[in-house]
Amino acid sequence: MVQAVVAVGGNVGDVTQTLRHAQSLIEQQDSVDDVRPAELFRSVAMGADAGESFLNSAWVIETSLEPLELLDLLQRVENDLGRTREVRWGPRTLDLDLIFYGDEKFDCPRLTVPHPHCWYRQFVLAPVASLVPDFVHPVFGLTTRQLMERISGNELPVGYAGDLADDHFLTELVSGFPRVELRRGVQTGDFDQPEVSLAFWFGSGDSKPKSPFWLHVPANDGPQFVRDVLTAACVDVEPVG
Ligand code: A4P
Ligand code: MG
Repeated sequence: MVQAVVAVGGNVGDVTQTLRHAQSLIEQQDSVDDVRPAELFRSVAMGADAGESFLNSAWVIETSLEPLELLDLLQRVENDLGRTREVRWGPRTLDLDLIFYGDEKFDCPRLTVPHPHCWYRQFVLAPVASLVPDFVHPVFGLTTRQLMERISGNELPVGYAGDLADDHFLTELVSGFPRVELRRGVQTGDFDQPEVSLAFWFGSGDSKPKSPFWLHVPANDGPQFVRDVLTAACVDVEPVG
C-alpha cells in the first residue's frame, strides 16, 4: 500500500455534495483501503476564466494502485461526476489532482508527481498541510507545513530576473497584491536563504535557473500567468466552519 495525497476542489454546483460522492466512489474500490479527508477551505478562483470562488480540500488515500492507475481512477470519477473540459482552468464541478504518491518522483506526459504547481498554491497547501504537516516534499525537501509557511507570512518576497524582466510592468502588476515585496536581480542561490519565496524568470526557458522555485513566465501570457500565481500564493484561503 502506498499513501497518496490528492488535492480536490470545485466551483460549480453543490461542491460539498460532489466531494462526498467522489470520496465514496473512491472508497468502494478494492484497491483502496482508506480515504481520509481534510476540512474544506474556500478560496478565490485562480485564472481569468475560472469563475466563482472554489471549495478546496485534500484526501490521503491508502492504495495498491500504481500512479497511472490511480490517475485513471481519479479522471474516471471526475468524468462520472459531470466534469467537462472546455476551458483550461475553467469552472469545474470537480478537480482531482494527484499531489504526492508516497515519496516517489514520476514524470511522463500524462502525469507529473509531485504535482509541479502545488508548492505556491495556498488552496492546495492549506488542506494538505492540515492532513500531513510533517510529510517532506520529495523535490524541495521541506515539509508541507514549511511550504505553507513560506507563502503565508505577513510578507511574500518575490524575486524576478531574466533578459526580458521589466521593472515597471512588475511594479504595476504587484500593486494589487499588498503582501508582495519585490526583489529584483535575484540569483538562483538566493533560494537557499529564506529571503525569497518564489521567483519569476522572464526570457527563454533554456536559460532559466535550475532551482525548482523559479517559475518560467510564458511569453504570450505573461501578465495573466504572474497574476494567477500571485493569487494562488498570496490570497489567503479560509476554512469553511
Ligand atoms: N496531469 C499531469 N500531472 C498530473 C497530476 N499530478 N495530477 C495531467 C492530475 N493530472 C495531472 O488536467 C490536465 C492534464 O494534466 C491531465 O490530462 C493529466 O494527464 P485536467 O484536470 O484535465 O485539466 P485542469 O484541471 O484544467 O488542469 P490542471 O493542470 O489540473 O489545472 P490546475 O492546475 O489544477 O488548476 N482556483 C482555486 N481557488 N482552486 C482550485 O482548485 N483549480 C484550477 C485548476 C484553477 N483555479 C483554481 C483551482
Ligand atoms: Mg486537474
